[in-house]
Amino acid sequence: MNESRLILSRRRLLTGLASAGGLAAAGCSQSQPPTYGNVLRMADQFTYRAQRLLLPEHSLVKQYGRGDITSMPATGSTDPGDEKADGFDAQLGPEYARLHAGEFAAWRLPVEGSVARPASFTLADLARFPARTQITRHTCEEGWSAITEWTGVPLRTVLAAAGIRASARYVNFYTYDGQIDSIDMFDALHPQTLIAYGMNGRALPLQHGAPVRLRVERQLGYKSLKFLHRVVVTERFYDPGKAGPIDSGWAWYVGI
Ligand SMILES: Nc1nc2c(c(=O)[nH]1)N[C@H]1C(S)=C(S)[C@@H](COP(=O)(O)O)O[C@H]1N2
Ligand SMILES: [Mo]
Repeated sequence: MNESRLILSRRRLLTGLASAGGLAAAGCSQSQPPTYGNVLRMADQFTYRAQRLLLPEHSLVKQYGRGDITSMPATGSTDPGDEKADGFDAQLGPEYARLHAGEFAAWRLPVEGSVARPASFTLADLARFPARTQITRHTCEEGWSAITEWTGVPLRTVLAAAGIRASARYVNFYTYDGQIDSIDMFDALHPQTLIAYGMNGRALPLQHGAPVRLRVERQLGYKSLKFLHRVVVTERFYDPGKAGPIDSGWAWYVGI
């Protein structure tokens, strides 16, 4: 890369990050989760408030050493392309099976919605961004935890490349097993929130979400969606009904 292109792309990145900084600041003053008003979701309100007010900076979760890595069971969906499996999606399932058979060479991750430059990333595109590796504890709502090394690109780097608009508030994730969930901009811009393509030094295994999954280290395990299919930035909170956590009785916000 020659020097002028480097300066140009750095400047573009800085512009992106400056507006991201503004969004993070807006996130700090926000003390109600979008599920506010639902009596059954009063606990979300408490943890969300506490975390947004008491942890106004992006405080990092603990990172461990290589010697702390444990085994990690694969839970929930372990192959969206398996028509006999729970959560098989009639449209996305066969598409996933085809992409898997082709070793994900034809897989693309669209990043669209409230962004200046909608984009669609190949695995190689994602790998070209500066990578981050972190060893963290995954805590499942079912009561187990595991310590694992994750490698990927920080979500905020991808969002900066797509140029999130100043009015953007949520990032929604769609998966190949038909799940849809969202996080707010505060968690989306957290430095440990990753689009992960590596696990314990290898490509992300099928059952753990190949080719890429989300890591939302500041929330419980079910927010770390596997098998990512699409990322949509929105200005308003979107409740996907049956495809999302709220409809099944799970909290939208599960900060840890
Ligand atoms: N697409 C998708 N993502 C998912 C799930 C799932 O079933 N489908 N399960 C969630 C739950 S409850 C947990 S605890 C973690 C488990 O990740 P693992 O299978 O890699 O251990 O993934 C989360 N992400
Ligand atoms: Mo979980």
